[in-house]
Amino acid sequence: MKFDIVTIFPRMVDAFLAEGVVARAAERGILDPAVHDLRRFAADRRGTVDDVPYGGGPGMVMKPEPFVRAVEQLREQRGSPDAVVLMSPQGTALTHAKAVQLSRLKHIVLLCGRYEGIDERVREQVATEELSIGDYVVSGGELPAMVVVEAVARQLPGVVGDAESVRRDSFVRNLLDWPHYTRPADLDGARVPDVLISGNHAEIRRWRKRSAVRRTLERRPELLEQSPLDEEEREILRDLRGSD
Ligand code: 9D3
Repeated sequence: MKFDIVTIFPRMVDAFLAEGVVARAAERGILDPAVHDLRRFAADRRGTVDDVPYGGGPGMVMKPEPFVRAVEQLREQRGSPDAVVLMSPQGTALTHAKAVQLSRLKHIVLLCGRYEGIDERVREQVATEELSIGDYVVSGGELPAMVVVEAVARQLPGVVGDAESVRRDSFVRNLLDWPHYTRPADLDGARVPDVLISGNHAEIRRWRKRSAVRRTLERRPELLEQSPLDEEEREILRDLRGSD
């Protein structure tokens, strides 16, 4: 799968692509990511990509032409993308379902903005959709674009070593994870629950289910509305709701 990331901070994204699951997926040919310096598509030698806002006010606005030219050149060099995604706080928020949907595409271009915002015509004429990563402010589209690449890449077969762990991920089932422990069994008096040391695998499985349902009920009750609980989990939920 091809990803093209357009940014004024290409080294930020290069560093991300050089490590971890994403780097391994690229080495193995599952992922074909490329980073493009927006300034290379500026009209002047100084690489100007911003200008004052029409209508006045503070800050600078990103000019449209460098984005237009970048996407035109990418189209010639890398082929026509299936989606051109503008990273923006005004976009719809990324979800697990959206990551799965994007993972079915072959080629995605991600456009990163900085400053006050991006000229509206990039939205209208270049982007096919607009994505945010949630309701908090970061200083530009680079971190959000990296989040999109990682969340989408994880859904591609072979990117995460253990397919089982991708299936178990919280937002696949809309259930939070259960608590994890490793040695020592006693950390200055903080002991690992006996059931996990018992060797009784039926009991361990039940304890994990109960812990996951309890945590989700306490921390993210809205997830349970959408969660495809099995009979045992529904029973646990009835019990926890009855006995809080
Ligand atoms: C500083 C100007 N802000 C007040 C009017 C608006 C603003 C513009 C640009 C706030 C943040 C940004 C930079 N952020 C992104 O480009 C961004 C983002 C985000 O901040 N949060 C969640 N998802 C995203 S996707 C891109």
